[in-house]
Amino acid sequence: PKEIFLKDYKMPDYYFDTVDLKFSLGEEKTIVSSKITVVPRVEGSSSPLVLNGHDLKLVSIKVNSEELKEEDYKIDMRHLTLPSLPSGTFTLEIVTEIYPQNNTSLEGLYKSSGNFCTQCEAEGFRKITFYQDRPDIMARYTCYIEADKSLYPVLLSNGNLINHGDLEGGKHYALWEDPFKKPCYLFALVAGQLESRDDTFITRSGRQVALRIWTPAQDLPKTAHAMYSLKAAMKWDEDVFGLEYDLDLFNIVAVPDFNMGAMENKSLNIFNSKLVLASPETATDADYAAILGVIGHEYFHNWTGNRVTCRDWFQLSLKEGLTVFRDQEFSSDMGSRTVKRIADVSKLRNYQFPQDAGPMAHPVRPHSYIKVYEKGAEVVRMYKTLLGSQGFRKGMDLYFKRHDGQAVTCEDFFAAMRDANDADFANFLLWYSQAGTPSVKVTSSYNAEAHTYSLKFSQEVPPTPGQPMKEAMFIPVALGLLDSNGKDMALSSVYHDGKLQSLVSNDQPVYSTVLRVTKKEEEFVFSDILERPIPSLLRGYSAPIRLKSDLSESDLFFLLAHDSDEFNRWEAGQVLARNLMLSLVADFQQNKSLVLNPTFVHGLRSILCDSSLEKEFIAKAITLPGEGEIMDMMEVADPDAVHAVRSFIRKQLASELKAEFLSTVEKNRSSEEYVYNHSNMARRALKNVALAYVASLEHPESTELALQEYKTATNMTDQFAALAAIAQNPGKTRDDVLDDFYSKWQHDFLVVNKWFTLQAMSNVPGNVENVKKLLNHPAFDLRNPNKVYSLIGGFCGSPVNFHAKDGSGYKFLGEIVVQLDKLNPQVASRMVSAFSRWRRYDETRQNLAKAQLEMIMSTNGLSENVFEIASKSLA
Ligand code: DPP
Ligand code: ZN
Repeated sequence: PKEIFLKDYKMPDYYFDTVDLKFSLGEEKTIVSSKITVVPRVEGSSSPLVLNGHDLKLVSIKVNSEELKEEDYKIDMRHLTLPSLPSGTFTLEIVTEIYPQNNTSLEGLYKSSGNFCTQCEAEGFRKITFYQDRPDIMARYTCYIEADKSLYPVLLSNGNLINHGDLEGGKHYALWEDPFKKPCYLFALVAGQLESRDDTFITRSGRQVALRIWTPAQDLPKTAHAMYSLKAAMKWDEDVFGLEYDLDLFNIVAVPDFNMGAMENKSLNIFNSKLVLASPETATDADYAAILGVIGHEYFHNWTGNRVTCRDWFQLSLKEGLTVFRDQEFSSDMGSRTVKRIADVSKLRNYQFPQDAGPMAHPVRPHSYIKVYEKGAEVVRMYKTLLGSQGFRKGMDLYFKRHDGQAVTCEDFFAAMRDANDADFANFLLWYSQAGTPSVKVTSSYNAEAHTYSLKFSQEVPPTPGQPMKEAMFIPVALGLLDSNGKDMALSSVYHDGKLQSLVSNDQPVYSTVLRVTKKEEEFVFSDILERPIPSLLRGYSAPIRLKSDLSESDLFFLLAHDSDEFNRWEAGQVLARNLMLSLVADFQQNKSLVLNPTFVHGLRSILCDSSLEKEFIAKAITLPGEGEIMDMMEVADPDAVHAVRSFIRKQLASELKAEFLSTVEKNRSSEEYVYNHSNMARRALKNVALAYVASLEHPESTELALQEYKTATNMTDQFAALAAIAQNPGKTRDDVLDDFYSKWQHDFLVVNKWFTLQAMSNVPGNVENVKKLLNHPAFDLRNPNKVYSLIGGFCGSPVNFHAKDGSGYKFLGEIVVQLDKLNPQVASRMVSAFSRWRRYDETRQNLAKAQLEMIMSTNGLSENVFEIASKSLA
C-alpha cells in the first residue's frame, strides 16, 4: 500500500450535491442503490470520476438514466473509474450488492446481535457503495430503508423521518431526510429490534427536541445515566459556547459490537454499549464518568466536526482535538476540574508521550494519516490559556461564522483564533506539524540586592521519524511565585527580550501569569521580588511538555503542601515520586536492598490526613505514577525493575501508614444507596485506594477486610475495587472470589469483560497460561472488540507478563494478531501496536519482539492496517 501525504491534497474534480440512497436489507444480501447529482468543479471538465469501493459487487451504473456498458468504465479491487462523462451536472445511479452478515471488520454495514448498523469513519462508506469517500465531498442525503417488519421493526437513519409504511410480504419501509450537508463518514443506518428511552430537551430558543436512546428492551433501565448525560451536554454547549442543537430529533443507539467507543453520525450517534449502559449494580464510577464524557463528546461533534468538518483526514485534530477539549471542559464543569485535569495528564504521560517518542511518533496533524486525539486537545487548551475564556469564545464564534457548512483545515481554526483576538501567535502552528514532546529546562536565580528573580528556559524537541531537526516551539508557561508562607506573591513586572512589561492590570498586581516561551534559550526577570520565591511552574499543565526544573526536594515538598494551584500540588508529589522510583530502580538493578525515603512517607501521610483537602484529590495524590510513565523516562526500559520498585513502595507505604489507611477505609464506608455525584464518588475513590494499599500487605486480617468489603458492597464500584484488591495476591482467596464474581455476573457481558480485564492485567507470574485458557472460555469471542480489548489488550498492559523475558507474552500476542487480522483488521492493528516500542527494551526482549513483528509481516494476506503499524515499528 502506498502512503498518502498531506502535501498531495488535491481538490476534487467533481462535487456531489444530493445523494438518495435506498437499502433493501435482506438475510442473504443487501441491495444498495444510490442516485447522486454530480457537479463538475470546473464547468466542461473532462477529468475522469474515480469512486472508491471495497468488497462491493457492482450490479449496474447509469449516467443520466442511461445504463453504462462494461467498456464505459474501469473497475479494480478498490476503485470504479468513469472516464467519459457529460460536461455539466449529471445524475449517477449505482446499484451494488453487499453481505453485511459476513462483515466481521465492523466497518461499513454489518450486523451486531442480529441488528444492522453502520460505521463509516474514516473510510467505511466505500464498503457500502461506490462513492468519493473523502470528507470534502459534502452532500444532502435521503435514505430509504426497506426490511422485514418483524425482524427489523425499527429503521433509523440521519435527519428527520419523512415517510414510513408497510409493504407487501411482511416488509415495511422508512424514508429519512437530512437537511444538512454532510460528508459520507457521518452517514448512519440502524435496523433491528430495539426499544427507546424517550425524553425531550427544550433549546434556549424554545425548540423542542425529541431525544431517544435505543437498546434491546432488557437494557432500557440502564440508559438513565446516558440520558441525563445527553441533556447535561446539550445545556452545557448552550451555556458555554452558545451552541444549540439544530434538528428536532436526536437518536443514540447502543450496540455490543463496535470497534471504537462511539460515533457522531449526524443526529444518529452509534455507541459501543459499554459507553451507554450503566446501573449502580453493574457499572463503576469510572464507567459513569466515561459515559458522561463520551455522550458529551459525540454530542459536541454536532458543531465541531459535523457542521464544520475536516477537509481531509490529515485535519483529524481539527475535530477531535477540539471536541476532546470540549468534553474535558464539560466533565470538569460537572465534577472536579483539578481531578479531571490530573486524570487527563496522567493518560497523556502514560500513553501519548511514550508513543510520541517511538516509531509511531506523529505530529498533531500527521503528514501521513494516523489518529491524534489527546495531544490535539492540549493544543486547543493552549489557545484558551493564551487568550483567556472570553478570547477563546470569540475565536470559536468567528470559526463558526466563517466556516459553518464547510470542510476546513487546522490553519482555518488557527486563523479564527488569531483574527478574533488580533493575537500574535508567533510560531504556534508548529504544534500541528512537529512531532515529539518538547523538553524544557528551567534554571532560576534570585538577586537579593536588586530584588529580581530570573527564570531561564531552554527547550529542545527530540528528533522523530522523518523529522531529524526541530525548531523551537511556542510554549505558554503559566506560573506563580510562592513566598515563604506559601502564599502567591504579587507580580508587578517582568523584563524580557529587552523590554519591561508591566503585569499590573486595573491597577492591581496579578498573582499568576502566562509567559510566552518561544526561543531555544530565553530569560525572564521579575522585579520587586522581596524574598527568594519558590516557583510554581506550568500551572494546570499549561503545555504538553516535559519540564525539568532545578527545584530541590524541599522546594517540591513545600509546593506539595502549599501551592494554590491544586494541579501543581499533585504534580510536585508526582515529581518527587518519579525521582524516588527512578533512583530505586537503579538500586534494584544493582542488587542493592531497597529503602524508602522517610520524608516521602511523611509527605504522603500529611496529604492523607489533611481533612481540608478534597477526597478525590487525596486519592490521586497518594497514587504513584504508572509503570508506563517511569519506563518512558528510562534509557533502557526495565519492566521487571519498575514493577518490583512500584510494588515495593506500595507495600512499604501500606505498612508504615497502615493505621491511617485502615481508618480511611472505615471513615469512608457508606451503606447509603448509590448516587452518582461528585462527593460520593470522591469518598468511594479514596476508600478504595486505601483498601488496595491495605490489601497489598497480604496479612490475613487485611485479606479478610477486603473480603468483607467485597461481600457487603452494594454497588459495582465498591465490589469491583474489593475484588481487584484481593486479586493482587495469588492464592485460594483470589481464586474463590474470582469464581464467585463470574458466577454472579455471567449473564451480564459488560461485567464479564471487567472480570477478563482484571485477570488479563494481573502481574501474577506466568499469567500468560491463564490468559490462554480464558481465550477458550465460553464467554470469550475473538469477534467482539470489547472482549479482545479486555483480554488481549489487558494482557499487553502487564509489564511483567507481556514483557516476560522468555518471550512467552510476545509470542502469544503475535499469534493472536495473525488470527485477529483475518476477522477485524482495525482491532488487530490496535493490538499489534503493543509491539511498536520494542526498541526501548533490552537486547533479549528486542530480539524476541522483533521476531514476532517479522513473523506478522511475513503472513499472507496481511491487512493494510496491521501492515502499516508493523512495518513502521520495524523501520
Ligand atoms: N470515536 C470517534 C470519536 O468520536 C469517532 N469520531 O472520537
Ligand atoms: Zn470524536
